[in-house]
This record gives sequence, structure tokens and C-alpha cells, in this order.
Amino acid sequence: MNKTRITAALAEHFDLDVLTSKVLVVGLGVTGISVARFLQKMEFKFAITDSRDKPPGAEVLLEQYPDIPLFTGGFDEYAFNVATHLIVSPGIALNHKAIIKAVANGAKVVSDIDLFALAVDVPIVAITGSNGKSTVTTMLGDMAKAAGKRVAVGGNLGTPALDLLAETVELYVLELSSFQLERTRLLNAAAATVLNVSADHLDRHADMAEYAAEKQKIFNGTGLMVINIDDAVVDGMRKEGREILTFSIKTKADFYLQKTDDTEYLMHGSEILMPLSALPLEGRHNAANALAALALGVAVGLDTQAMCAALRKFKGLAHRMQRVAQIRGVNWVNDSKATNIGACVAALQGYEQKVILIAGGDAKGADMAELSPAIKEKAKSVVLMGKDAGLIEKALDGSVPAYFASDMNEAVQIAARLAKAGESVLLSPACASLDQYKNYQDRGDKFTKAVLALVA
Ligand code: UMA
Ligand code: ADP
Repeated sequence: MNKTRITAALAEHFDLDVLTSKVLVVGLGVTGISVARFLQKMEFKFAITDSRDKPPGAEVLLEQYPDIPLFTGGFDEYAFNVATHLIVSPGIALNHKAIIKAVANGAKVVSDIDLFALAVDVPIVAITGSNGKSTVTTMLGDMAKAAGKRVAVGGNLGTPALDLLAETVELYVLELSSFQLERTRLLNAAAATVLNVSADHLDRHADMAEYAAEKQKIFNGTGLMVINIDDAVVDGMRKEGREILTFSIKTKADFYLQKTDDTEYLMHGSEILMPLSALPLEGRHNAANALAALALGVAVGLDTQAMCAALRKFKGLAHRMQRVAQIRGVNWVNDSKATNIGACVAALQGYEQKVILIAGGDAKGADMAELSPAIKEKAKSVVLMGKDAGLIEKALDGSVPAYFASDMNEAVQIAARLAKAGESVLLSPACASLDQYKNYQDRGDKFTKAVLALVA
């Protein structure tokens, strides 16, 4: 890292000064720790605050940086009063009263993604969307590796952007959430995409227009835009004068699907890339994901053959349409990562025969009426659980038999009684998991455990 260049850029864009700025890192999860490491390397003075009594990163911090002041168990008023800069983790809303007050007193809010953008001087590919981000980010990372690039992959996917920084990296591939984009100004990705926009996180964003506007920020700058022309909201994000590559699973685009002699192919213009059947993933939405990854890869000069070789080997991520078992002829599928309506609808649409759907959790302010047409069309019955189970039942209005379960074991047992050989039971909750589980992985693991217990 060229420290002199980075500190000069931080001073220019954020008035961040190594000697005089008082930086407060707000939030001590993985982002907060990554920011602390970065600031320490850059020799800034800073403190950290987290409203929890025992934030997840506290042990790492105390072990690695015992001298950094840490305020926990509330947002410390003094720390906010003296701060000139707040570096706020994505999980913390900017309308928190401590942040509003500090900003009114002149403090500047900076995101870890902006710090990252200023530190990097090689191409960045940035990926957002309501669904498919992690899949496309991982696909593109695999493609870049197959094409021989030294690539670093992370962001909302798991490894915070600042922890990816390394001299040897030739290409960064970042998954970005609306929470991260909301507070990012300086990202100028070489290529970026918004995969799709459907209702999500409406407990944090005022409405769909605001949510889409945050996502659109990924296109700030001058880089190439990869546009999903099947999604009207995304199609409306095109900017005049910018280089654009389009993709579609419905119609002809720069990257699209074409059927010839009963075989469907992934296409780039007139070039056949590979048969769709060679992509080892369930669901048509994954064809869209593959086309988006190919377009991004072409945008940054990756070799097409190497990208297709990576796609042929791509096994998909856990908790996304993951087949966990076939028991007495019943297929059990874990799609716990379906934390919004769009993902659940995509999962249901992939089935020809009706399924038994396990759904529910925290709807995050979404209108469950938008889910009911897909359930009516594709579900034989539903097993509902979690905080907003009642909202789904209400939206279905008696049109599909609904059963309630208090936990995953009970949900799986009810589904096992309902399912006949040849049918599928799909966990695709359309809701966040945090009302009943640590996270979506925990929910998916509990589902798998309960399913495997059926054999015993
Ligand atoms: N905190 C407070 N007060 C609050 C809320 C949170 O002090 O009111 C503290 C928490 O105690 C926590 C800290 O803030 O210790 C940081 O919280 P964070 O939620 O930002 O967590 P990180 O560990 O930094 O993880 C974040 C992303 N989390 C969220 O956006 C909620 C991770 O995405 C991401 O992988 C990581 O940065 C690295 O970039 C997770 C996620 O759920 C997977 N993302 C959402 C999604 O995918 O739908 C957007
Ligand atoms: P994200 O990182 O945006 O949450 P993931 O790749 O982790 O995306 O997938 C999350 C959920 O969305 C899973 O249930 C998955 O099956 C579904 N999904 C993946 N890609 C798409 C897509 N292009 N359109 C709709 N749903 C999708």
C-alpha cells in the first residue's frame, strides 16, 4: 500500500488528517475490525464504539490493539461529541440519533467502501442487486482465477473490503449491499451491475424508490454498466454516454439464451459460449446470474473459454437451492438464503410440479401479498413459522392449506407428513431469519439437521 498516496487522497476527499482528525469507528463487527486494522496501518488516531455490551469483535480488538479506546454498551455521547469523522458499519442505520447529532455538529460520515476505493489502484468489479449477489460474485471470482488473474473477492459476501487489500492483487470483485452503497461516494468500479431490484430491507429504506436509488450508486463513476434488461427498474438505470453490456434470459441482448435444435445455449452476440445444461445449478435465475458474470468478466478482459470452464465447475453456494437429501422419494431443498420475496418467487418458479413450501420469519416490512400468486401457483401446501407467519397466511387468504410450526423440527415433521414420493419440500422462507435464528446459515443448518433426523 502506498501510504503517502492514500493519506493524501483521504485528506483531499474527506479532510481526514493523520495528526488532527478524531475518528470514531461505529460498530465492532467484521467491518469495524477491518477499519481498525486499516486506520492503524495509516497511523490515524481513533476510538471504537458499539451499542452492544459484548460486540463480536471486542476480543480480537483487545488482543491485537489493546490501546485503542473502546466504548461499549451504548453509543458513548462524549465519543460522538468529539469525533470529526464517523466510520459507520453497514448494519447501523445513519438515522440513529447519535449519528444525526454528530453530523449536525460537523462530523463527516465515511464508509469502509470509500476508504477501500481510495486505497485501490487496480480495477474493481462491483455487484449488487436484491438477489444473486453472492452467487455472481463467487462465479466471477472463480472465472478470474481460471483466467489466471490474481483476484480478491469479498465485501458483503463476508470478507470486508479493507481486509482484501494486498499489493499482489490485480482485480477486486466486491459484493455490495444497499447499506454499504447508501454511504459510499467515491467508488468508481471498472465494471458494475445491479442484478435485479425487488422488495427488501424496507425496514431500513423509506420505500422502494429510495432502496433502488441506493443500489444505483454502484454505477457512480465512469466504468462499464452491466444491465439486466429483464428488470424494468434496472433497465431504467442506464446512463447516457456510458459503455453498457446487457443481459437477458427472455430476449436477445449482448448476453442471452438461444435455443437451437432443442439445446439452449449461453450466447455472447453471435458466439455460442456453452450449453445451459452444462451449468450445474438449479433454477433459471442461475442462467441470468451466469450471463451477468460473463458480461462482467468480458468487461474486464477475462478470457471467455476460461470463464466457461469455471462455470462448468461451479457447484453453487450452500443454503441457495441446495439439495440436502432424498428420503423415501421426497426431495428436500435448503434455500434458507431466500430472505426476501424475490428469491422465494424465483425458487418456486423453478419447479414444474407443486411443492411443499416452508416459509416465514421476519418480513422486514415487505408486503406478503406480492408472494401469494407464486405460492398459489406452485405450492401444494405451506408450513409457516416465525414472527411474520401470520402475514403470509393472511395474504394467502385460505387459497393454499397452511400449517403453523413453532420451530424447524416441527416444520420439517409437518412437511414430512404432507409430502409424497416424487414431491419436493422447499425451505425458501422469503423472510430474514433473525427473529428465530443466529443467521440464515443457522436456519439452513437446523433444517438440514431436522431432515437428516427423519432417516434415523
Ligand atoms: N451495531 C451497533 N448498534 C446497532 C447495530 C449494530 O452497535 O444499532 C453493531 C453491532 O453490534 C455489530 C456492529 O455494529 O457489532 C457491526 O454491525 P454490522 O451489522 O455492520 O456487521 P459486520 O459484522 O460489520 O458485517 C457487515 C455486513 N452486515 C450487515 O450489513 C448487516 C455483512 O453482511 C458483511 O458480510 C460484512 O459487513 C463485510 O462486508 C451480512 C448481511 O446480512 C452478511 N448483509 C445484508 C444482506 O446480505 O442482506 C445487507
Ligand atoms: P444475495 O447475495 O443477493 O442474497 P445469493 O446468491 O446469496 O444472493 O442468493 C440469495 C437467494 O436468492 C437464494 O435463495 C437464491 O436461490 C436466490 N437467487 C439467486 N440468484 C437470483 C436471481 N438472479 N433472481 C432471483 N433470485 C435469485
